[in-house]
Amino acid sequence: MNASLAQDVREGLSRRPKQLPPKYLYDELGSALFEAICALPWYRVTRAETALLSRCAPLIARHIPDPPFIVELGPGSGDKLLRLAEAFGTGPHKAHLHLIDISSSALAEAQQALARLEGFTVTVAHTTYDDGLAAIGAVRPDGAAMLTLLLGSNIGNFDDDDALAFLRRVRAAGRDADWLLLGVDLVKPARDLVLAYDDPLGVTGAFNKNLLVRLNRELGADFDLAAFDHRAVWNAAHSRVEMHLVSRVPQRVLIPGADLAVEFEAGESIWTESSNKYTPARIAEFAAGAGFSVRGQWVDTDAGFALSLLQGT
Ligand code: AVI
Repeated sequence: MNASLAQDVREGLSRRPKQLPPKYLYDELGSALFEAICALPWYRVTRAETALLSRCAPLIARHIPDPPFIVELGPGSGDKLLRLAEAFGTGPHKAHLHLIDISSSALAEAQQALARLEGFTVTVAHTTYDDGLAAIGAVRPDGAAMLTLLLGSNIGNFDDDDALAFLRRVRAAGRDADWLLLGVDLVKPARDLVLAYDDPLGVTGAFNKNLLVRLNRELGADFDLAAFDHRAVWNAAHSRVEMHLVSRVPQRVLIPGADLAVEFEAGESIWTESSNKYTPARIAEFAAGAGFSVRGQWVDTDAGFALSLLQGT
């Protein structure tokens, strides 16, 4: 039995509104569904970021002394890091690439993709971002500039206070004048945002509902999937897309593994994820609040996505 899942479920479903932490969306099936989301025509984050990175990698490399120590938080398939690392590969000494992820399968996949690079050192830390950053001193080569990558708009899944606190921890893990490359999704028309999180193929709905499948499997819960709807709403006041699972009927759900019975009214929801959306100016504000300055910013105005190169000040 997963004790922290049980504890978080007990805590989250006792709140008003009911909530569950988004990290539990990523079991094996959830991670596969998220990869499928990244290929959907309506969810442009991954494609826009990969194209921007390919185009801007040489510009980014021009700012940072070669060979750098590049740390990626959540490398996914390793594809984006591969494109960036190639831009640093021109000198005699190659970059040291360090991958931090709690998913061992993601680390294995990224390592395999990066094996194509000749002469680069690749190390991995199978742990949380915070623990990986806290241990960075033991891995960092002497004298190399550190460039941390936080891509995929992952920062958007933190609320504002947590995002700022996390950026401060990234800043504290490095030295003055170290670098952070931040990829974030921008505010865009509500219709496009809702389509990206409530796609006509129902993949995002399956990704969201899989959380209930997980609770049924891991905590012996009796959620009836047909009695919940996936809903994505644009909350303009807070500049975020929210995902919810909405109960169609009044019902009582038993979750023995969390020692819990939960009552739902018809229309009551479980809030499962927030995806904050930014403006370029807001990114600069966040950066300043965490002790960084913006040294470069590249924007895909069509997809509404920005890559920002920040330096510790
Ligand atoms: C991982 N994260 C940045 C994605 C997002 O856009 O918030 C997760 C996601 N949820 C639904 N679609 C994608």
